[in-house]
This record gives sequence, C-alpha cells and structure tokens, in this order.
Amino acid sequence: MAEHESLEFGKADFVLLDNVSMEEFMSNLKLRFEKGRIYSYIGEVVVSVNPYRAMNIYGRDTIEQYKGRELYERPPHLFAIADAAYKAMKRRNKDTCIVISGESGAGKTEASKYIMQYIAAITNPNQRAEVERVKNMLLKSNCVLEAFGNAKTNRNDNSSRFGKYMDINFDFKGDPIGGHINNYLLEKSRVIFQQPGERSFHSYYQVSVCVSVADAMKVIGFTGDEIQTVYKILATILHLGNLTFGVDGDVTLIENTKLVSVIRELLSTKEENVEKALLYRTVATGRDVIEKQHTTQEASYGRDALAKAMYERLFCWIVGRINDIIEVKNYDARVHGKNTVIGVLDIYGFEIFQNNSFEQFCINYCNEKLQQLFIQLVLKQEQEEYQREGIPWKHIDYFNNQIIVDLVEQQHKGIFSVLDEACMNVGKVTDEVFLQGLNGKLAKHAHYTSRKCVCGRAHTCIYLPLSLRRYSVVGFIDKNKDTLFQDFKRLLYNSSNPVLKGMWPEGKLSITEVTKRPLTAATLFKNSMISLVENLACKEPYYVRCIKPNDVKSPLLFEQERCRHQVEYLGLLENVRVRRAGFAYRQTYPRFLQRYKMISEFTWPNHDLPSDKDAVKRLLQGCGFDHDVAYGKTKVFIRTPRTLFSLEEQRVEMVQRIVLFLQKVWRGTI
Ligand code: AOV
Ligand code: MG
Repeated sequence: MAEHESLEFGKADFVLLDNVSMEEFMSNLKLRFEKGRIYSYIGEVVVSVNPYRAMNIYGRDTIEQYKGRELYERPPHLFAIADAAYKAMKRRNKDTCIVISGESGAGKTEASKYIMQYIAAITNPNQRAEVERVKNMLLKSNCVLEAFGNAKTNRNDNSSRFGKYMDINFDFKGDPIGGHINNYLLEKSRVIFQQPGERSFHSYYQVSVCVSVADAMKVIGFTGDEIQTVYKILATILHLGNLTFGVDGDVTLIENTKLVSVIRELLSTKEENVEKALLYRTVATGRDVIEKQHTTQEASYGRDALAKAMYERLFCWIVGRINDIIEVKNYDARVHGKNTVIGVLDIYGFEIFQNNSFEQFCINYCNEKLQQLFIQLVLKQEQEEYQREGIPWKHIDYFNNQIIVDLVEQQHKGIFSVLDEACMNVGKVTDEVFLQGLNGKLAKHAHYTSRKCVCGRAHTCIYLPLSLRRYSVVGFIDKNKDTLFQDFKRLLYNSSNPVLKGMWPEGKLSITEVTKRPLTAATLFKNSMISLVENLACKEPYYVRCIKPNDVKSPLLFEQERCRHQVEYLGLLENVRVRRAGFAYRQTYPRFLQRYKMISEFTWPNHDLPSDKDAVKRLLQGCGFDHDVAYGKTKVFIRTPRTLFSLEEQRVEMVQRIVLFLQKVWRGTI
C-alpha cells in the first residue's frame, strides 16, 4: 500500500492503522491535515479534508505523475481515483461513477472540478479537434451552471443549491465524445428570500458586474437571443421583488404600476395581461369560467411563486440547452464499439441552519440516500460476499440508515406521503394539519419526535435524527404543492419572445383543459433520488468522502469534535474495519487462471489438477503468497494489493519471455 510516503505524514491509508479506533483515526487525520496531506485512502475510497487554501497539487506535473498509474503507486489523490475510474472504464468497458459526498463546504464541488480537469487532461492524446471541442464544452458548462445554481450561504461562499450528476461519454478509444447532466431540485426559494448573511444566486451578482458568464454561454453555443432572454428573465424577477399590492375599497391593485410596464417590456407580452395575471385568477366552476380577484395576500403569494418558477424554469432550460449541445451525436456503436460512461455526482451536502425548512429536509434526505448506497455497496455487499463464499468472517456492525430513508420515503407511512396527503386535504390545508398527520402516524417511530418551540413566534418543529436535525414544518405545505397559477403560465406562453414562450409549453392549456394534479415537489424529488441511486448502483462506484475541518474557513484549524462527528456519520471507521478484515482483490478461479496461469509450471499451458480452485492454490503456493489469500467457493480473495502487483509483474515478465520464445520458433531458430 501507499508506503512510499514517509511516516512523518501519518498513514496514507487508514487501513494501515495499528489499531482501528476513533482516537487513532482522528489523530492520523489531524496529523495528515496539519502536514498538508489533505488526501488519504481507506482502500480505494478517498478521504479528503478541505484545506481552505490554494494547494500546489493540481498542476500538469502532478497529473503526469498519476496518469496510468495504479492507485497505490502514488500518494493518495483525487487524480488517482479519477484514473482508476477511467482505467476501469477503458480496460474493462465498464460504466463507472465517482460519488462525492460530505457536508456543505467540505469540498465536493472543488473535487468534482479537479476530477473533470484530470479526465480532460489525460484524454485525447491525438488532439482531435472534435474531442477538444467536447472537453471545452463540458468544462465551460460547469461554470455556467455554477453561476445560476450556486450561492453564498452561511456554510459555504460557493454553495451548490442544486444537485448535479454529470455523465461523460467516451468512445472506444477512451476519448470524451459528449455528456449529459441531470439536475436535482434547485433551491428556488432563494430568489425571494435569503437567511441573514446569505445571498441570492451568483447569477444576480455576476451578470450585472462581469461578462464572463455570458461569454461562457456564448462559447457553449447559446444564441444572442437566448442570452438576451436570460438577462430579461433575471431582470423580471428582480422587478417582481419590488412589486407591492394594496387595496382600494374591495379592489386589489398594484401600487407601483410603472413596474408593470417594465415587466411587460421584458416579457414581450401585453401590459394588461401582466396586470391581470398578477391580480386575478381564472377558475373553472362547473361549466363556467370566472375571474376571481386575489386578496393582497394571494397576489403576493402569486408574485413570489412566479418569481421562483421563472428562475427554476430558466435553470432547467439552461441545463436542457447544455444537454442539447453536449449530447453524443452520430455515434454508431456498430462501427465504434460500446460507448462507455463515467458519471460524476456532486450534490448539495448535509446542511443545518438556525431554521431548517423543506429545502434542508430534501437536501439531507438526499444525503441519507447516498449514505445508504455507500452502505449497500461498501459495507453490506462486501460482508455478504464473504459469507456467500464461505470465507471466515466476523461481522462488523454499522448503523444502517435505511430506517431513516424509510422514515422519509416509505409509501403511506413516510414523511413525504404524510405531506402529500395533507396537501390533498379538501378542507383545511395547513402546516399544522401536516404536523398532526405526522404525529398521528409516526409518534412511535424511534427516530421521530416533534415539539413546539418558541422561536420568535410560536411554531412547530419536527426533530429528526437525520443526522440530528431539527426542521420547522412552516412552509412545507406551500413548498410541496408548489402551485403556480395557470394564468402565469399562459402569460409567459403568450409572450412574443420565442425563447421565453418555449420555456412554458404547458401555458398553452386553458384553465378548463388543466385537469391533472401535478406531482408534488416531494414526490418529484423522491422519484428523482430513487432513479439516481438506481443509476449509480448499476455502475462501478468510486468514492470521495469530503470532510470540513472547521466552520470558519481556516486553513489552520482542525476542529476535533466537528471532524469526529463527520467521520462518524460517514461511517468511515466501519469502512476501515470492513476493508481491513477484507480483501483488496477477488476473482473467479477460471478468470484468475486465464490471466496468471503462465507464471506457474503447474498451470501452464494447462493444469491437470481436479479443479481450477486447486490449480489456483497450487499457483499461489508456488509463488509464496498463500498467507495473503483466502479461497472462497467460486473466487480467490487476495488481501493486499502488493501481492496482486507482484503477480502482475511476473505475468508481464512471462508474457515477454513467451513472446520472445514464439518469435524464435517462427524464425526457425528453435
Ligand atoms: P461543497 O461543494 O462540498 O459544499 P466546495 O467544493 O464548494 O464545497 O468548497 C468550499 C470552499 O472550500 C471552496 O470554495 C474553496 O474555497 C475551499 N476548498 C474546497 N476544496 C478545496 C481544495 N481542494 N483546495 C483549496 N480550497 C478548497 V455545498 O455545495 O455548500 O455542499 O452544498
Ligand atoms: Mg458544492
């Protein structure tokens, strides 16, 4: 294992700790952080601690050091894992994915960018123009998405407010030929409200002060009209924020009517339509269609919903346009062979604020879901395989958070189901009703409690141990229903700006044609998380586990307790235990023989032992590796990578000798 590093930097792989205890884990992590070694391994999992300072470890020279190397040949680095994922994809034709997790500000987005840069740097040795173009698009698209989907929060100055999963497609040569981005639930409420100390999306500040985003959009292939429309939408949302409503007798009116003209112009629509959409709602009652005037409260609600929906739609449209541009075109698998994929997942990390609402609930649920995947793949499956193969094995306990995931997403009983039910209530639909529903269904659940708390005004909170978080139910109902009156959709659809119109196809329908109740935000999110996890589970996963060393963005401070908590909920210690008790490499007997039979006289060219298993045993005994392996029912398990490297070296040597021998035979010298 990575022993080339001097011990003064601690153990490069936690698997090498003398004792696997929290104390040793933490002191090794701290020592490495203090010595500027921000990356470590647990087997093939990268543990990364945010250095909060510029590190000189991402340059061209470092890239060269990692290119094509095996994981254990160089000090731990993101590049090594990126290379491993790339090699697996290229050599074995496997779809792979790199899952980056950790709490808000731990360094996920930075890690994902370095990984992308690495992949871009090591591919396309022939400098094919088309591949260069694709690479450039993939990197540039990142910058556009960050501008529109990231914001300053109290946890992170550049916090991702959406989840991003990016597939990079490769051709048979291993060069990138395109990609696809899936985005998950943007925290759109940010356009109308930010907690103290936070800001709206970067786009609002960047678009007004610099042109780099527009430039990036232009390079990617957005047209001038499209970029113009983006600006117009951003401006509209700003103006909506200044719009206020008043009453005159029993008439609701807009107080600053001048703004309506500005908005009309920006949206290329009719002035009276803007006003009407803001003040009235078309409702179908039986056969009649009537226009119902909003109260000021309803009008404000509608205005905010419009601002949020326009931003969200804009964001999804940008992602869609980027996908149009980067998607693989003209690839014929019959000619070029299978096109394989590396997926990179960078989501919003666990976060906890003074006041946690629906958004935090969704974000943290998403993190629990990914933790569950990690448990499934790394802890559970690993142990199950040893059992299946009959390898002596002492079970290692870990906290399985499936119970938390179920608590949120289970049909009928889960929190999302209760929320959807509350939203469908015919009578009173309030957050209070939702809470009663929760208390009714979940009071006995070991991981649920609720209590009233007085935070300024009295409101109610759910306590979930979802990493011991507290959420206020206030706003859940509205955010889940996520209603946008059809009048607004029609307004935008009727714009004479074709780009804007194109974003709102459902505005075509009149109120009587809108019959289906749209899926709630929670259900949509849950479905997208389930399919994300399914997608990841069918790829070969590589993990980066990010840790945030302190809450003050200091490069010097390693807050022991903060870090220990993260190590705990990420299950890193269990990871070490499973890994240590486990085996780095495994292969079925026939395939193992296929690869290594030439290194032993007992197996080359064929063996006459009763079974492949016996042959493998003989081979490994002959090499003196017997102590480092275990023989399962169908597979051989090798404990340390070094044994494998040694086998590989011997194989290369033998192959060369055999080739030389055959050449001599052909030339007739033998
Ligand atoms: P996140 O993606 O994990 O948070 P980021 O990747 O945005 O966190 O990292 C937060 C900040 O930490 C960055 O803006 C950098 O200033 C610093 N940082 C992180 N990694 C490095 C690194 N390798 N070298 C130098 N500085 C780094 V969130 O999106 O909020 O969950 O939801
Ligand atoms: Mg991020």
